[in-house]
Amino acid sequence: MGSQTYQCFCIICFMASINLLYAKGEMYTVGDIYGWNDFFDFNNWSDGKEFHVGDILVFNYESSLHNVLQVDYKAYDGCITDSYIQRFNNGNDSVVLKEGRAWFICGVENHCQNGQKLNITVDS
Ligand SMILES: *[C@@H]1O[C@H](CO)[C@@H](O)[C@H](O)[C@H]1NC(C)=O
Ligand SMILES: *[C@@H]1O[C@H](CO)[C@@H](O)[C@H](O)[C@H]1NC(C)=O
Ligand SMILES: *[C@@H]1O[C@H](CO)[C@@H](O)[C@H](O)[C@H]1NC(C)=O
Ligand SMILES: [Cu+2]
Repeated sequence: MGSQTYQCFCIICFMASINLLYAKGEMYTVGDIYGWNDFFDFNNWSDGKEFHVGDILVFNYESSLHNVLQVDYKAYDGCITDSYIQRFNNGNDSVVLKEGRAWFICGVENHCQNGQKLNITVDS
């Protein structure tokens, strides 16, 4: 390796480690290309993914057809749509994850019963 190349390599390594130190959260698009829709298996989508504090969930959907309610376990389990922690309806909503459990459902019609619900565990 020429000293020029070596120097360049060192700078890249240095910058990569700085990047790791100050890494911003990962961004996850819920449902990937399918987005936040009913009749999709979000348990399968989240299965095997590891979420950490500061990661961002992006909910993409047609805002006239769906919304996003962050709810507690009881509302998640029973698809109860009239009590929620946060409500989003822009169609491109970002949620920064906090440590612990998080539950999301769609509050429109019976979408939640049709599988439009997501539960995740966020590690520190
Ligand atoms: C589950 O997700 C994987 C990709 O993570 C996909 O290949 C598979 O088809 C999905 N299965 C179901 C039942 O949705
Ligand atoms: C929560 O999501 C996991 C997959 O990430 C799934 O296996 C589990 O059944 C879900 N729990 C409930 C109560 O829906
Ligand atoms: C959705 O929001 C994300 C994050 O705020 C942004 O990067 C992206 O450009 C937005 N997409 C659209 C289609 O508005
Ligand atoms: Cu919906």
